[in-house]
Amino acid sequence: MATAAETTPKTDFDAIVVGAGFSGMYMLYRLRDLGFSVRVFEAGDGVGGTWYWNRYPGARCDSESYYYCYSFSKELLDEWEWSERYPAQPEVLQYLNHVADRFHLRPDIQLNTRVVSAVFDDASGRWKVTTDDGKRYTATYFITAVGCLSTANLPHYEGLEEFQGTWYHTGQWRHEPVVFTGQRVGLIGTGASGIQATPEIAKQAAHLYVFQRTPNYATPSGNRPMRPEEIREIKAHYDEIWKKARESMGGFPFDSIEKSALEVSPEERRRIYEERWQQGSFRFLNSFSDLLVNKEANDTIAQFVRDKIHEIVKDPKVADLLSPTNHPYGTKRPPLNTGYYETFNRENVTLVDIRNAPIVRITPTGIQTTENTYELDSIVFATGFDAMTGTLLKIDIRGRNELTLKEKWADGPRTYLGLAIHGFPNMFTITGPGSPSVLSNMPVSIEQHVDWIADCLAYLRAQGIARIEATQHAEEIWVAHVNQVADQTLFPLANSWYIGANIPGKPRVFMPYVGGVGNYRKICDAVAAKHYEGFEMAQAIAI
Ligand code: FAD
Ligand code: N01
Repeated sequence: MATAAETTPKTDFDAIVVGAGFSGMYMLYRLRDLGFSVRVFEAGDGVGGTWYWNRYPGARCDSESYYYCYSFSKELLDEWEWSERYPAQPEVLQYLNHVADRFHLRPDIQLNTRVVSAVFDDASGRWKVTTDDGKRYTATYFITAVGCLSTANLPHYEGLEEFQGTWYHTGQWRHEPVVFTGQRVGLIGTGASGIQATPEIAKQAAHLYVFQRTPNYATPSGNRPMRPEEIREIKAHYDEIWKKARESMGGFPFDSIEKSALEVSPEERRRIYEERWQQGSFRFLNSFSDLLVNKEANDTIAQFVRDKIHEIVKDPKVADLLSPTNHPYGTKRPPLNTGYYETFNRENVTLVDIRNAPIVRITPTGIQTTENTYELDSIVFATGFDAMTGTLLKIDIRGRNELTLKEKWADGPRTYLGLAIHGFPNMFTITGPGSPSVLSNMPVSIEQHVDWIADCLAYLRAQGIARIEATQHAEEIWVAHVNQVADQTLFPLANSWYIGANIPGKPRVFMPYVGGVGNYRKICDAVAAKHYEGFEMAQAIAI
């Protein structure tokens, strides 16, 4: 007969991790390897995070496959083969499921379980965590791996509940196949999701109306199948590839460019832009060193993209409308595309300008703007996410003295290194605000954060330290540094989700760290080398 200990499910852990995407799965792998007991809670009924939720037509990564993956296991790198330069969502999800199986992660991941609150108990020095099924757990460490882009932004439109057709959000796509054949479809939003979905939905729909508030700079991905010789070459050079990515500005294994866009002739500049446009990938943004810090330099690449839009799109009025002029290139996350602009040459596609004629309401049969009414069978919201802070703030997180994260971040997020928060002991935020995260090729940033946290926990254990907390002073200095670096760039010139501009009422604070992935890594390593400078630590009390 089973004993009580065997039948009572375990509720107390060294670490509780929230989220089972790239971040949470690697955190589990590292901590378990170090001998910590870990429970991962995941709201979805599968692992994969972003790649579990975003199943809209056209969803694929725009980091190239050979570096949009984990680097921690040589065996995994050797055995996995990507089929395309930018794999589609099902393939990335398949990869993450393979990782879960390959490293036996599933027994410690509890699916279909949303963490609703996490409260630090000062007396015991433990986090008390409650899940949406009412169960309670405790842990010494509370680690969020909730993703920067995991809470869908559904704008409030009067009348949506009366819409008689079907509506979808790209970030919460249905699991059953969605077919738009023969339908009149309205798609709202022209960020990366809308730009990927538009060409695919246009192929199916009787008519597609794209409702655009702000045009975006979409550049070619250059997607194609991976070639066997290229795979061999990449596998033979992985050490160099990862070294380059880790030391780079953006976590991409690209050669660093020292030249200003303004120090070459207009002809040479155009030649370079053209060459990189043809190559595809974010190498286009990497054409010159000063594109994100010098407006005059940026104007040259922005104009190049606008010229390309006019070359591709046949109707000059539509081309004008698709051409961004209100923000510098790259200051909103620049999407890569496959056939986006070409789609507007199709007879079954109409671009609707909702900047000048905004949506007034959703009617039972479509969308009404200040100028027109569009009869629709389906509406697709490609309206993005409450990025970086939205998912964290949905959890009732309380630190010392019942301080809530909501109160702490009422004027915008404040962290030390994007990893820790003053007032919240023994809590770590993977890719939190104040770290490079969304401004980088994320797997590189995720692995760096996870490794730093795992090393920190191993250090604390070895030193008999029970509690670690970022000091207010360190946090203030870091926040000031994050802002100061951002102010030296063109990023603050755009109304982007990087500053929370997409969510009405959200504090306008530039959230990611733009100082570069390589520099940031050095800063984090130096903090650790100086015995976690900027953190206060308390010894465990011997009983
Ligand atoms: P996520 O993958 O978002 O996982 C977080 C998980 O936490 C989710 O599964 C969520 O359900 C769970 N969760 C959240 N709150 C709770 C809670 N309270 N309780 C329980 N579970 C919870 N980045 C790139 O670098 N390159 C790309 O090409 C790229 N392509 C992208 C394409 C799309 C469509 C999107 C939306 C994002 C893309 N990104 C890309 C960013 C992408 O989010 C990251 O690359 C990466 O997948 C993030 O992994 P993560 O584990 O940190 O977060
Ligand atoms: O979201 P977005 P996304 N009324 O916020 C519009 C990653 N990603 O899901 O610009 C009308 O970028 C909004 O208009 P405006 C990537 O990091 C990567 O597309 O605010 N329109 C905008 O056009 C990306 O940056 C891939 O004026 C409204 C759009 O909706 C991030 O996820 C693919 C509106 C939202 O664009 C988010 O991308 C997909 C309103 N009330 C996502 N509210 C890859 O390719 C918003 N909009 C790898």
